[in-house]
Amino acid sequence: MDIQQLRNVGIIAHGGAGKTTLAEALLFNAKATERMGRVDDGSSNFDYDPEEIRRKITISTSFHHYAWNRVEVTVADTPGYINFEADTRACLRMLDGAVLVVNAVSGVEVQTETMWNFARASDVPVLAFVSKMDRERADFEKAVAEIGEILKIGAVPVQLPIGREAGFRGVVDLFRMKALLYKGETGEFETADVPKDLEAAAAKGREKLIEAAAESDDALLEKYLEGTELSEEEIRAGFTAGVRGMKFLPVLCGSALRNVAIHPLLDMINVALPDPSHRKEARGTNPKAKAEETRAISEKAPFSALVFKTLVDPYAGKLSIFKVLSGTLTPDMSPLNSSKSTTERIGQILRLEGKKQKAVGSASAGEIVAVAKFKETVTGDTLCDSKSPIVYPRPPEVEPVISFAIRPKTRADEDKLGTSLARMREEDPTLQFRKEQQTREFILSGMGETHLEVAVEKLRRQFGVEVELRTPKIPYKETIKGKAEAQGKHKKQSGGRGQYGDCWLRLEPLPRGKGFEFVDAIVGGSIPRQYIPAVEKGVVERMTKGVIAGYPVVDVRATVFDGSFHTVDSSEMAFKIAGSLGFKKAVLDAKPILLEPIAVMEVIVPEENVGDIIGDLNSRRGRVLGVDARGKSQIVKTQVPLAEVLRYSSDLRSITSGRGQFTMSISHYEEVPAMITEKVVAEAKKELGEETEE
Ligand SMILES: Nc1nc2c(ncn2[C@@H]2O[C@H](COP(=O)(O)OP(=O)(O)OP(=O)(O)O)[C@@H](O)[C@H]2O)c(=O)[nH]1
Ligand SMILES: [Mg+2]
Repeated sequence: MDIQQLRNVGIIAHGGAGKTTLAEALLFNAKATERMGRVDDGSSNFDYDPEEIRRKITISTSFHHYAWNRVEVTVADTPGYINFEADTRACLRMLDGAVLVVNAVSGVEVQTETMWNFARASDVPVLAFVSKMDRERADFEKAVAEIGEILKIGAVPVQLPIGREAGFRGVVDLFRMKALLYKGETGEFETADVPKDLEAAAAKGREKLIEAAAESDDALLEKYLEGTELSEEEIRAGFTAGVRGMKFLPVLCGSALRNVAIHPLLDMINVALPDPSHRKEARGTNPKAKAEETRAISEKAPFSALVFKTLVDPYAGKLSIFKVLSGTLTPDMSPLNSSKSTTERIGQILRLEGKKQKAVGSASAGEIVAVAKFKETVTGDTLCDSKSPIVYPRPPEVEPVISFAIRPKTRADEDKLGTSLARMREEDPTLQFRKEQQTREFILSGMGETHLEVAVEKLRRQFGVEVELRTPKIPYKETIKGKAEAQGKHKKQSGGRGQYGDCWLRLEPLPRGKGFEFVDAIVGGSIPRQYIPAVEKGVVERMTKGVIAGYPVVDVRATVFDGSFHTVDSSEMAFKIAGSLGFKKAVLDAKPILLEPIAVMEVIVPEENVGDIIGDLNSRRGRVLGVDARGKSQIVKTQVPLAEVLRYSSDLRSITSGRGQFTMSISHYEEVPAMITEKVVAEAKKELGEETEE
């Protein structure tokens, strides 16, 4: 396949803007499907996962193939919701162009901007498509204005809409200066003259288009400024160069659901978005020479590919999705996995068609394909010709945003939990799982509440593991505010050999986050050298259960400065007990306090909700650090105790009617106010009581 005839196009947007519906419309109009799949009745070729069907949202990127005017296009329908944006980002890095869908009613939204920034960061040229033009209050001009203002790039319409809202029936093509009028939802259209009432606007629009095209090339610009008329060919060439150079954002419009004005987008993808060779080369390292190496994005170079996504089906097995960056892969090859120094077998090369796959004879540079049942290859690995090894950089790791506790329903569920989650992590690296030592809970972390709910649902459906999602226990800690000294003395005389250990300890607070320090200040041998480590051990063990509510004690310096011993009865064990006793006594006198984790959050909300959000954060003991504008939204930066925001997702949803989003991470520990300490202590006592009953 000629690389210039390939396109890899991502459909990106804010959640619910109409990406999947548009992707379906592209397939249908290119005759890759016989009926147009629909999100609303669960018949989409892209949203095929049971959770996607149930929730009517895209959770994971899916791929499909179509051919249009002899160009072979792989279209990637990506998720828009922030919970799943890491997947969009990971896939976008491997694509060569994108269609940024803008909802004609709500205009540029928070994730519109995020996705645009992802595309720019990955050097992916973009076309904007203002969709849902058939909806009430659809406003093309407003959407164009917002693209310019918020995305900070010249927005250049290449079409004008004909008819409004339910009467939307086509577009004026500003290249050809013709009207395309659609007949119902068949996708068929007739070409007509520009309607009288749009003539002036069309002339103005065309002028702007020509200007943008001219500006992409110095020679053209000179000609244009001199007043020489540019030929149609020059305009188109300048326009394409401008799109590929991301000098401006061309704007099309249509209705995906009503199948109006989809053909012009199919054409524009072919003409304006680049083929995979626009990236020229892929950079990696030679694993032997450890030196940087490149591969031309060409079938002439040795084979290399990067696995950027994995799908795991508990029955059908694993499907590794990769992009061939150079050379050609055939089924009989056994490529090297250069990230792991192992060899993999191919079997079949699969082209992705929604949830189905179709075997193909080979895959060459620029193609996105999949192979089933690789033994060791995971997302991020490089596959290559063993004679020309290269390793491409792995995508950056994503930090999880929230954590919940999961409680297995039965012993059998608990046994299967670890392995099932490990398999799920192959597909979704944003999912993290660990056992919290302090609270002894299983903690599942991810990108948001919906993400974790989806994961739990998948655990049940695909792996037969039932768990309950609960707000996690807060990992409180304890420390001291004052200094104190105390004696720990352990003495026992009962028949035979006795036990004798005696030490004096001084405790002092350390700065937050410093942990623990042990100082040996014994002079004159009041405690023999060999027993000092035992004293420290006793202290360290006692520190795991604080005196206030049994949480670990941190940020303390313990100094042993005196003591005594017995030549016969002293032992390591006796000094360990003495250390433990001394520590407990000293802590009680050193003004012990409770510490709680503080989260830093960025809450992104529409302007009109800022007041409510700040009020709400204040009532949660939050400190607002600042408010910044971002597009039409505001970012409220805040620090708030984790205990107050364990279920913030649902609270934010109700305050903002689902339009808010946030990120969160733990930044540090702070003292818990006295009143709240009482509550925490009471809870801890109750729980300790429960545990002893068990
Ligand atoms: N009227 C109208 N509705 C549309 C159009 N496109 C999409 N919709 C509806 O908008 C809703 C969301 O559409 P999707 O295609 O799932 O949006 P999406 O961007 O893929 O959503 P996520 O993948 O979840 O981010 C569905 O109910 C669609 O039927 C359109 O052109 N016109
Ligand atoms: Mg979708």
